[in-house]
Amino acid sequence: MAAGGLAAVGASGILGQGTARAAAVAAQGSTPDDSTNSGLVLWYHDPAQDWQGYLYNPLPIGNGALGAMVFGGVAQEHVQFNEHTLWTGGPGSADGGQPYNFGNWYSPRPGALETVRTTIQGELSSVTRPDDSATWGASMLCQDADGYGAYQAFGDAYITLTSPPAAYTAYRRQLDLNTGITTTTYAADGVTYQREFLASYPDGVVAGQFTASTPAAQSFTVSVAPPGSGPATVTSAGGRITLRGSLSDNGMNYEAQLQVLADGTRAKVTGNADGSVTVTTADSVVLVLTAGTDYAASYPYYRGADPHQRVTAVLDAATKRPFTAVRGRHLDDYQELFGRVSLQIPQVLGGVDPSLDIDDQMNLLDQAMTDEAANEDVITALNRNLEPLLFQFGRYLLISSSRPGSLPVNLQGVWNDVTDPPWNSDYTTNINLEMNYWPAEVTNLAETTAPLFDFIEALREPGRVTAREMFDASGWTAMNHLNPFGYTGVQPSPTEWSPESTGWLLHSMWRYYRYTGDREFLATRAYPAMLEATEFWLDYLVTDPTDGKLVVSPSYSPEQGPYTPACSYSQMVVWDLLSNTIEASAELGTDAAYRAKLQSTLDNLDPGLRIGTWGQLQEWKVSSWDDPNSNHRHISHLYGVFPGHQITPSTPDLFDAATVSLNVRTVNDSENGIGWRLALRANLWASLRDGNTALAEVDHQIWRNILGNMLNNDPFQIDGNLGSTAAMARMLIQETDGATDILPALPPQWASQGSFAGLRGHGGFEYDVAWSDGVPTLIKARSGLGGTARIRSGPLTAGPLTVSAGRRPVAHGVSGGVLILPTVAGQVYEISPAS
Ligand code: FUC
Repeated sequence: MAAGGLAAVGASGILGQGTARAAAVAAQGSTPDDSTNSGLVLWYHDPAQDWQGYLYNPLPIGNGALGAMVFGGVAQEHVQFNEHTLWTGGPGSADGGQPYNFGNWYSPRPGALETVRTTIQGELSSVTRPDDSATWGASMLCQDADGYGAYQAFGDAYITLTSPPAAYTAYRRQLDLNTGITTTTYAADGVTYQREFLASYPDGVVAGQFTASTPAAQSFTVSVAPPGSGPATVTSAGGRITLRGSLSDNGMNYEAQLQVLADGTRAKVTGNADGSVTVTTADSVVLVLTAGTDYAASYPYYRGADPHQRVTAVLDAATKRPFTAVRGRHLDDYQELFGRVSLQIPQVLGGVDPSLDIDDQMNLLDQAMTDEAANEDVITALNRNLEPLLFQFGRYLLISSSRPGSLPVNLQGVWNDVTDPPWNSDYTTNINLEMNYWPAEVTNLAETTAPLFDFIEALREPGRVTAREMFDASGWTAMNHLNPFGYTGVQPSPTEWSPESTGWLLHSMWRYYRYTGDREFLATRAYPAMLEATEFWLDYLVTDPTDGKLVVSPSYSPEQGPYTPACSYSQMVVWDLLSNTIEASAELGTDAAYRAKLQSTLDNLDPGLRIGTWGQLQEWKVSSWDDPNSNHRHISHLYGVFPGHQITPSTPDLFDAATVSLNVRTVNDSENGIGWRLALRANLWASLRDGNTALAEVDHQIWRNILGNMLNNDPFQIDGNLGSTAAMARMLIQETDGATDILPALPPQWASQGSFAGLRGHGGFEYDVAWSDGVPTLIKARSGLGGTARIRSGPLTAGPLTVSAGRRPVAHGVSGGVLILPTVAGQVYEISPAS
C-alpha cells in the first residue's frame, strides 16, 4: 500500500501520485470516498497490524474511563481495551523490598534537608555547574520507589470469522472525528460488510455493531483474553462473556463483561467451554463491553466495592437499549463537545489527493522530507492537510480519555496494551500531566478537566503527610511522578525532585476559574487547595544569605539539576502559585491577614528572572551554568513565559532573553526533537509571538513523531498530541497582560485566509474569527457571563472599529490598542474594521 516513490510526485505533484493510487485502487474494485480528505476523518485502505508501529495502527476510541483500540482486521477483528484504574502498585503491592509508603522516607532523616541546603549554598561560587549532587544528594534525599506500580492493559476482545473470505475488496477503515465512531467496510463473496465501534460516556460502554448487505451473513466467535498480569478466568453464560481477575502485585480485582446480541431469524448464539461465544448465521450482531476495578480514589487504602455489581448493572442497562439508541446517545453527548470548535486554514495546490489515506500521506511526507527543497509543494500541501486534523484529533483524544468520574489523562491517555508501559504510563508533573490539559479550556472542553481536579484534590491528604514527614512543613506537597495511590514522595533519582508540582498542578485549577468564571469552583475547590499549598511554601522557602531573597532550596531544574538554591523554574512556579492565590483570595474577599502575609512573601521572593552574559534567560542563579550548546528537552526556566505570565511583550528585555534561550534549545535540538518537547516549544514560540517557528515545530512533529493513527510516538505519549493542539490554539488566541489577544502568532503559512469558531478567552467569552492577509476581518465575541471583554488584535484594534450586537452599534472604548467592551451575558458582539 506504500505510496509509491517520490518520482511519482515530482513533476505532476501530488495529483500524479494520487492518480496512480486511485488507478490501483480502482483495479481492486475499491470505491474511495473522495469527500473525506478535507474532512475530519482518519481513514485507511488497509487493516491495522501493529499497535505502535509507524503505520497500520489501530484507531483509538474512549469514553474517559474506558479506552479501546480497533484494528479492523477482516478474518479477525481485534479490540484491545483498557480501563483507567487498573494499576499495579499502591497499598498491598508486593513490588519492592518494603511495604508501600507513598514515596515517603521509610525512616526519618533528621538534618538531611539542612545539610543539603548548606552544601549547595556553597556551590553557588562554582563557575561551572556542579554535577555531583546527583550522587550525594540522592543518598541524602532519595529512595527506591517501592510499590509505585504501573498502568495495566486490561484485555483483548477478538472476533474471529468462522469462514474467513478467501479475498475481499472495497476495504476501508476509518475514525470520523465528527462522530467518534470507527467504521470498517469491505465486500466479500458479493456481500458488503460493515462494523462500527464507539465508546459511549452516557452508557459507560464500548459498543460495536456488525451488519451486512444480506441476511444471515454473520458467523463468528467472540473471545476475550486477559492481560496476563495475574490470575484470571473467562467464562460465558447467556451470550455474556465475563473476564474476572485479580492483579498478582496488589490484589486489585477487575472485571470486564462483554455481551453478544445477535439478530435475525436464523441467528444462533452458543457459549463455548473456553468462555468464548459463537454466533452463527445472524443478520446483525451487537457487542457491548464494559469493565471496572475495585480501585477507589480514597487515601489510604484506595479500594472500594468489588466491580462485579457495577459492571453488571452498567452492561444490563446498556444492553436494554437498541444499538441505535446507544449510538444516538453517544452522538448527542460527544458532538455537543466536539462540535464547539472549527478551524479552517488555507489549503494549497488544491489540497492532497483524496485517494491518499493517512498512512499514504505519512509515508509520502516521510519520503518528501528526504529532499525538503525539491519537494516543497508536496510537503506544504500535506502539512496544511494534516495540521487541522492533528488540531482536532487532540480535542478528540481529550474528550475520549478525560470525562468526569474517572482518572485523568495519563501519559498514554487511557490507551495501553502492555503491563510495563514507558514511565509506568503515570502522571508526571514537570510537564506531561499539565500539558495534557493545556487545550482544555481554550478549545472549549473545560468539562474534561474534572478528572484532573479530582485527582489533584485527592493528593492533598497524602501530600500533607509528605510535607510533614519529609519537610517538617505544614500544607501539602507532591513530587514529579504520581500514581493513583497518593504517591507524593520521592523517587530513586534526584531528577524527580520537584516540590513545585503543586504549584504547576494548581495553576490548572486557577486557569479553569479564569476561563469559566466559576466562583463556586474557586471558593470551594481551587482556592482551598491553593491556600494549603502556599502553607507548605511559607515553611519551605529559605532566605538566601547573599541577597536576602526568599528561595526554594533545594531546587532542581527539571531533569538537569543539580540540587541548588533558586533555580529559575522553582522560583517562577512558586511566584505563580503565590500571586494566583493572592488574586483568588482578593477576588473571594477572604483571608485578608493571610493574603497580606502571602503578599509580603511574594515581595521578598526571588522571582527567578535573570538575564545572563550571552543574553539568555538564566536557568540557574549563576549565568555561567547555562550552556549555549544545551539541547536538553526540558526548558523549564521558560515557565515564566508559559504557562506563567511573568514574561510578556510588556517586559521586552525578559521577552528577548527568553527568545534567546528558546532559540538555542530549538536549534540544538532540531535533529532530535520528539514528542512533548516539540509541543512545548511550539507553545513557547507562539507565546513569544513567532507563529512561523511555532508552526514549524508542529510540522516537525507531524513528520517525525506522528504515527499512521496520528498518535504521538517515541515512545507513545499523548502529551505530544494534546500539546500540539494547545500550540495551534495558542497561535490563534492567548491571554496576555489582562487582554485576549486575537491572532497573536498567526503563522504566515495560514495568513492568507482562514477562520476559527468557538475558541475561548478568559471571563467566559467565546470567539469566532475570520481573517484575511493576516488581519481579522470579523471577530464575533459571545459573552457567557457578561462583564467587560478586553480584546487586542494588532492592526484591527489599533484602528477605527465598528462594534455591533445584532444590528445595533455598541458603545466601546479603546485603550493602548485594547478594545474595552462592556457586555451583556448571552449577547454576541461583532467587531470589524470601520468601513
Ligand atoms: C519526563 C521527561 C521524559 C518523559 C517522562 C514521562 O521524565 O523528561 O521525556 O516525558 O517525563
